[in-house]
Amino acid sequence: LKVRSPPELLEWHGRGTTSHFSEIVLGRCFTYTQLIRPELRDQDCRKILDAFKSAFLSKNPCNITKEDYQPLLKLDTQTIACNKTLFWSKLKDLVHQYTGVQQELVTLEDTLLGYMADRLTWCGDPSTSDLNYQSCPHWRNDCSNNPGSVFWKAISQKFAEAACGVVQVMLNGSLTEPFDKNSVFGSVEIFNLRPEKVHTVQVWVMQDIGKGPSDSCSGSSLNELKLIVNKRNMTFVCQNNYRPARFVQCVKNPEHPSCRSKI
Ligand code: C8R
Repeated sequence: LKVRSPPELLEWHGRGTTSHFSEIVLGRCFTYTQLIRPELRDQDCRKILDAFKSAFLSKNPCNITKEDYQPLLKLDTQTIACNKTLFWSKLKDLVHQYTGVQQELVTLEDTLLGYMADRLTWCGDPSTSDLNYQSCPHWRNDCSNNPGSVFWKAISQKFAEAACGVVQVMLNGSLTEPFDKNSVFGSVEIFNLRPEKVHTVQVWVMQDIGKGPSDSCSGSSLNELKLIVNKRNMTFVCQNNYRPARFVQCVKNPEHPSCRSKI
């Protein structure tokens, strides 16, 4: 009989592996390859799940490397059309509400691996071949080379390397630093765009409805991003409160002045 350990005996400070992790990943893989992108219907979801689990099972969850995920990444052969990639930081809900309507744009969660892993937690333990459902390393309080953080960095890097043409970026203008150089976008994606393929980085800085007028595009945080983009020989374009995404925010706040009049 397995009894949940009392909190003080938990090994790590983060949430444990999501219950039914394997079933969820397998189910999402079938949903994605059979229903969402039927052109991928010949992918072997069991093989993909095995490669996913092999990346971290029976290993120290603080010593995971990008190489551990390479066999999994190799199984994903999906390509994304030029001008369709959408990156984001600190604005996950709005981004996905927006892509729910504007389905041409592709975020990492719209690719097979991002779709399978979204909102899940997972880790193993060197002493067993089981998943650890009790606790997993917290990236700040335990270690950054944990299975989740390394996974997102590895697949984000591949996603950025594959982008071409214009790329779009949605950032959170209600934060003092909409561009966070420690985020996955600011530390991995922006540096893995290929300037020979990507000519323009188009940024949309979205503010919460009701937060007074602001011009994040001319602030120091966005200027830092502009310098990185220009230094890497790409064109930088920035727009505050991009109208199509503003319309999505207005669905929940139709009476707000910024939704009634000039938006
Ligand atoms: N990306 C990164 N992390 C992701 C993710 C994703 O698509 N999807 C999820 N669920 N996560 P944040 P960021 C998880 O600060 O760091 C890609 C990870 O645990 O809000 O700049 C995507 O392509 C991760 O630590 O954003 C996007 O462009 C948090 O959620 C950036 O990277 C996201 O933390 C977003 O990453």
